[in-house]
Amino acid sequence: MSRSDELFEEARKVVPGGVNSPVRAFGAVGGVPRFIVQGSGAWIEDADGQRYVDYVQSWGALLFGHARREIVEAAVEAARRGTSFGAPTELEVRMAERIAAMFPSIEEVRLVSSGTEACMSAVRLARGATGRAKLLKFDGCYHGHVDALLAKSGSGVATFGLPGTMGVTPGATADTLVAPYNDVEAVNEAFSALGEQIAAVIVEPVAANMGVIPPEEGFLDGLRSVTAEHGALLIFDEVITGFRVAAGGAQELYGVLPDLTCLGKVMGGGFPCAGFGGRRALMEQLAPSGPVYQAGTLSGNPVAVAAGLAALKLIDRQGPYPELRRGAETLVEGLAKAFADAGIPSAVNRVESLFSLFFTGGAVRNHADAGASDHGRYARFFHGMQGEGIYLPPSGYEAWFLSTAHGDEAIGRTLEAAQRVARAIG
Ligand code: KE4
Repeated sequence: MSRSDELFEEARKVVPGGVNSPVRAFGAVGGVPRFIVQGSGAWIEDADGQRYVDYVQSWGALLFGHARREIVEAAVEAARRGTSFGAPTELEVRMAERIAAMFPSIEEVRLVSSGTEACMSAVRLARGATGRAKLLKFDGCYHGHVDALLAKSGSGVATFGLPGTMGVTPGATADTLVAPYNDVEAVNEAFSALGEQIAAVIVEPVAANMGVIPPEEGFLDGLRSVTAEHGALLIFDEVITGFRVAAGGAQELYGVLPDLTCLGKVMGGGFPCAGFGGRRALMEQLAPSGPVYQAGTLSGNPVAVAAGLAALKLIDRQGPYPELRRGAETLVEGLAKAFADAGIPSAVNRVESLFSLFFTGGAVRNHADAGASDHGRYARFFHGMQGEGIYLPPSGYEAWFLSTAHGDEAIGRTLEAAQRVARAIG
């Protein structure tokens, strides 16, 4: 037995499924998860001393790779001054100022500890500010494990959401409408029927939880105009895209400004720091200024904020996006060649450095298309690459995350491995 096997056995005795977040259990690809002991730059090392080029990067939280010196030092220095006060600190002000400077639609930010909290709170604020109950989301988009947002689509086009998991009650999703991604017509129909009851539309401006699915021409603009027309709010869930597809996220890339933005991952530098923001008139309706309650013991935690600020300063200093994009272009080109050479139908959807791989012959433009791709082949590819020392997201529904630490050597190794594995799974 490997050390990871042993640890997984021990873990399953005291942790549900042996993991603290389901996707880590390798359910989508099979096999035993690797227990990781350390990371540096593009690399991670497991409990058996095996090293991997890592394309999970804490699910996109690490734009500058594992254990980036400036981020670690900022966290250590902050921790030495105290780990949490439950009182306001100057660094929280500096973090909010920096985010407001990076995101054109944001004047004020409320910090929280996870993307789930950011999305849950943004929805509550939208409902409180509009006095409306209904919420529209998109099939295949994930906004954290919020009851109202764990809704799966029923039959038909924009339908009332059904509970997406046990434990979520029909009442919790009764006000949630679910439409197909990239389908503006379905959204327009929903607003024609229920317009004045809809508080908000929440969307991943680049979907990245059903694999990466870019917004089609007119999709984001269409959401912007139909929500404005009906007095509903547009919420961009930029927990993944924020600070990753551009410094100012997808709203900078596509030039569509939402009313509220949810952020996370990169802004914590690998620590639990997330947030949501928007124009002052809206945000001031949050307690203690306004009637919409929202709170958190560790919100704006000084260690997490110090690490996050160090990450945002690196963005300003390093301007990482051209090199991230070039790395992704090289990878995507090489992967396409590897599968073409092996006679395997594949498609890669990419926005800047964010991309995912589908084993399918057709285009992937929504959840149904993503589901129709060959996930069994993805699992074989995943394990073949793991055997070559390349650690991919353990699900075909997840994005590959590059960091600035993924240089020519790491990418070169990845593509050489992909050539060999593609032939083996062909
Ligand atoms: P957290 O509560 O996991 O910090 O964030 C929830 C969330 C919100 N919005 C988007 C667009 C997200 O992708 C996420 C979480 N992303 C997943 C990976 N696709 C986190 C990995 C996990 O669940 O373990």
